[in-house]
Amino acid sequence: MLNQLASLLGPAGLLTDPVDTAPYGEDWRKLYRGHPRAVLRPADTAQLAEAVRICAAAGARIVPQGGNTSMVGGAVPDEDGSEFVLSLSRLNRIRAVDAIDQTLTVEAGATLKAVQQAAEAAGCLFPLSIGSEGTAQIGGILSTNAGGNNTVRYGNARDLVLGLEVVLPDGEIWNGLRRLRKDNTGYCLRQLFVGAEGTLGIITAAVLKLVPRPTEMAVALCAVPSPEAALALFTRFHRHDPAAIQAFEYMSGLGMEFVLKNIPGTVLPLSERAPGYALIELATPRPNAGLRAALEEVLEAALEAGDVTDAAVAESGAQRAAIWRLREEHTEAQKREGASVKNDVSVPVSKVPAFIREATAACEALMPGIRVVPFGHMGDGNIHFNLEQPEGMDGAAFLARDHEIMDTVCEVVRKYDGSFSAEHGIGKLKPYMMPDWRGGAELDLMRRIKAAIDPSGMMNPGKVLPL
Ligand code: 2HG
Ligand code: ZN
Repeated sequence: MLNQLASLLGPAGLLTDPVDTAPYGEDWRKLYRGHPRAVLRPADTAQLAEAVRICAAAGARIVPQGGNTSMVGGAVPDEDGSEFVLSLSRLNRIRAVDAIDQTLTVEAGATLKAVQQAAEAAGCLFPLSIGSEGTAQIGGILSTNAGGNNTVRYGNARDLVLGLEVVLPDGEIWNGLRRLRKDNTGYCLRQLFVGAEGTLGIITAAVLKLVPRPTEMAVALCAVPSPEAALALFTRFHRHDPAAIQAFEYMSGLGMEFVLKNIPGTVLPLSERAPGYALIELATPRPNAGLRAALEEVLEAALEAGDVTDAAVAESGAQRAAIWRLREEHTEAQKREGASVKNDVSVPVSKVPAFIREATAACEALMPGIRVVPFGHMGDGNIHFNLEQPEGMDGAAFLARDHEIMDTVCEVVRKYDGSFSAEHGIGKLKPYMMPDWRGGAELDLMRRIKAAIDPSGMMNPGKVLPL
């Protein structure tokens, strides 16, 4: 089988030396260390399909991998050294951009940044934006239905895809690269593969939706006295003009402390530290829309009402980038602070403040000294309710209690009819939660879909569905 793969893929397309394969075995968070049997790096869809056919015939299991930035171990192989990692990195061509149709056709291994740049070169915007966009690849972004900072305005990855090309577990290629805005022709198959985390097949290319590029933007960082005040601020902007809001992010005071302490070169552009912060970005393709005046008008009213205690409005592109950096470095700053347990959860937007308060109290009761760092996409109800180890505690001892901590947070999520995974997916970290949260008819239906499309269970085993 390895000989067949070697002659199909050539030396650049097959890695078997453990020194070369090791980086593909470990996830970004270093939660898992698997051992790839080999890494397959096909150069195009036809080669990829043939490699899958060879694996299927030999009964081999495949773990598709894009930029390997999963937060939930969605792209790591097992520890027993029997699974093949299939890297999409060499399928990275932009196949077409159409500024009239506002579509972009791209292969799965292109980074999100490359897609954003190709859209920009055509005078358009691909509006999905996440911290790892320089590394994360489109195939992984679609396979996990990534959300990010602009979901409040443009939706998730799911809302931004018109067509897909997929290699199925038997090696057949489904070419569904249609770029139609209307196409009611039976089951919507592409949406089955979006969010499936590679358990049903491998996304090899996609047609993405573009939008007109904003010509005017206004960005502010605000100090807020509480999560309730942040929500009141969001509501003000929403009432004023929901169409102008491109992002509305919340950050806790402690999360910002970690950034300022652990990330060199970061500066808070406000007169003093606050219990919390809100980042608002307004954007429009309409020239001379007066966004800056609108931003200031809403902020003035919020300042008067006490929902905001201080605000910095970006005067330049550099200042806008500096404000966003304070938000985007949250993940790295927390990593440098020690071990952390992540809870990527969502609740109805109106319940975000109550959720934050109650989950904070529950975690502090569970483990005195635990450091609560909620932040994220308040405008769409997705909070990263992350917990940092108590100072001085052993990191491994803290992580050993991860299920206990996650379950404590999720009890509050359940109270508010939320979800235990908002945008990071299930991966290897959360399948154990599926029976409890999606049990009965829903999980049964998922298992039947899996069995119908991947009867031998060769695609990304152990991810999403509990074994
Ligand atoms: C973000 O919003 C990412 O920055 C990562 O989803 C969140 O580090 C995290 O938990
Ligand atoms: Zn996020």
